Amino acid sequence: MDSKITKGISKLLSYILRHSPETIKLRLDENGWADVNELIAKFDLYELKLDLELLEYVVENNDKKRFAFNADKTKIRASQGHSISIELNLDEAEPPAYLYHGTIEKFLPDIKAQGLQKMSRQHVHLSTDKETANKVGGRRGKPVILVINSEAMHKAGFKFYLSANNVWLTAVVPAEFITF
Ligand code: HQG
Repeated sequence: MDSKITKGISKLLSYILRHSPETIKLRLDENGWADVNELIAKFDLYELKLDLELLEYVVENNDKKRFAFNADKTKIRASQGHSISIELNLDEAEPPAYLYHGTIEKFLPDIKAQGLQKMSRQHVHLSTDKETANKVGGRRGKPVILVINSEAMHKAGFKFYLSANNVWLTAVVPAEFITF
């Protein structure tokens, strides 16, 4: 399978399923699920012929497992990263003692003042390991890794959720729980 093609499909899927289903007139339900057949039919718009086999390949081989099917593979959604308002319906989970967030230097003054905010997405995204946080920060420039005292946050009553692809999600990280 040509990795350029599968990467292209993955990028478009991220855009459609997280940010802009209306681009291809796709409907998502309140939990972010799209009908697989409808997605395949409407994906034609990009002149990239998508079929179930190719979609399954992209979902299975995606580097961050960004997408998930429901049990009978009639529906698909992005596992995290949405800017559109949907309810992932994840169960609350107890986070590990520490989590990591990759960002860049120029955001630090605002993060020190306001904590980590979800910005345009539905949650603040946190990683279990520094390597992943390093890559996330590295998308924007020289990465800076923040250490989150997630155990203390959880004890203080903040809620955490673990996405299907192992990204920790929370509403906000106040600066007092961040080691800069
Ligand atoms: C920063 C990717 C100023 C924050 C990744 C980040 C992730 C603040 C940016 C997922 C701030 C938001 C999400 C504040 C936070 N003032 N800046 N108070 N609070 N920021 O893209 O975490 O590859 O929405 O540090 O792997 O970078 O697309 O969040 O730099 O899991 O699957 O504002 O996206 O996944 O940026 O990335 P984003 P993120 P995918």
